[in-house]
Amino acid sequence: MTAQKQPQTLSSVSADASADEILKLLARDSGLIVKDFLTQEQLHRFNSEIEPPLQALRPGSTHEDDMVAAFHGSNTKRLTNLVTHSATFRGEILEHRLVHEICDRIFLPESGTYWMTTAQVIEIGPHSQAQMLHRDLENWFPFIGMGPSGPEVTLNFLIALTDFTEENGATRVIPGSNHWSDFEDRGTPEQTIPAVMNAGVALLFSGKTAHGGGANRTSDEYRRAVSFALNPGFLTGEEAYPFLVDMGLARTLSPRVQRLLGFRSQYPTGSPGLWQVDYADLSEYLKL
Ligand SMILES: O=C(O)CCC(=O)C(=O)O
Ligand SMILES: [Fe+2]
Repeated sequence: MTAQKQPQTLSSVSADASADEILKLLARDSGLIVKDFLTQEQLHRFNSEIEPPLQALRPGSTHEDDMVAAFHGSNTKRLTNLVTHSATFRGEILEHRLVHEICDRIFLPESGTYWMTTAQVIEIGPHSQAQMLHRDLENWFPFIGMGPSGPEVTLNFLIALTDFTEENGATRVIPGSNHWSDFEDRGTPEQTIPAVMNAGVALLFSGKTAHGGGANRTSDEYRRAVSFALNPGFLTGEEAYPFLVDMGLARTLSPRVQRLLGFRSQYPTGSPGLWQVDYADLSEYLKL
């Protein structure tokens, strides 16, 4: 168990903060709050677009593995394929200035081009237990062993779509856990602090940060977020977006968003290109 001293609060910045300031806090604490990440108008529009598909979902996991099902949450809804479900997501959130600035600064020098691993709504219903603590880099096993000195393999912009309170399941994070020498150590609930924030605010955190969805101890509140995460182009993402998004819709997206979704090739550092067709960019084959 780590004895390292850790900050007791998460720093917060405004959405017009500079990338420099955000990167400094991210490196120091492994997570921070970005206020007004979405405008209230974007928030309402996005919430209304996802409402029908979310209503059609049943809570709980269909996964056969008990551990994974518990991770997904027994009274939690997870709505994937947001690119198809929401014009606000694909046209505005995927184009968010900060997302591109931060990801360019973190991934490009270290790992090369990056793409999206998942964008999913996570709605934690009443009477839910806390999710087990984890680091999102655990999706890519070798990086656990590399510990803090490994590359950044995933950044998560977790945007509150309803107000997050400690009682209704605000995400819990362990600030500073990006620096722990042993990433097998996921910390304990006592070391976590809740990311209490209003709807429209984002929690930005590193794949090296120990965290988990909080317990929803209310009897009638639904805590809703979108988890929007990106990773270097040499790693496989959670969602197979090129197979989910209609080709006609993909053609309407900007080139950088097409790359984020896997409709263009990836150029990891040191590689002449991956995810290609006949050693040419996938976008030529797709006639984008
Ligand atoms: O819902 C949350 O607050 C966090 C979810 C999460 O960390 C995950 O599913 O990886
Ligand atoms: Fe997570």
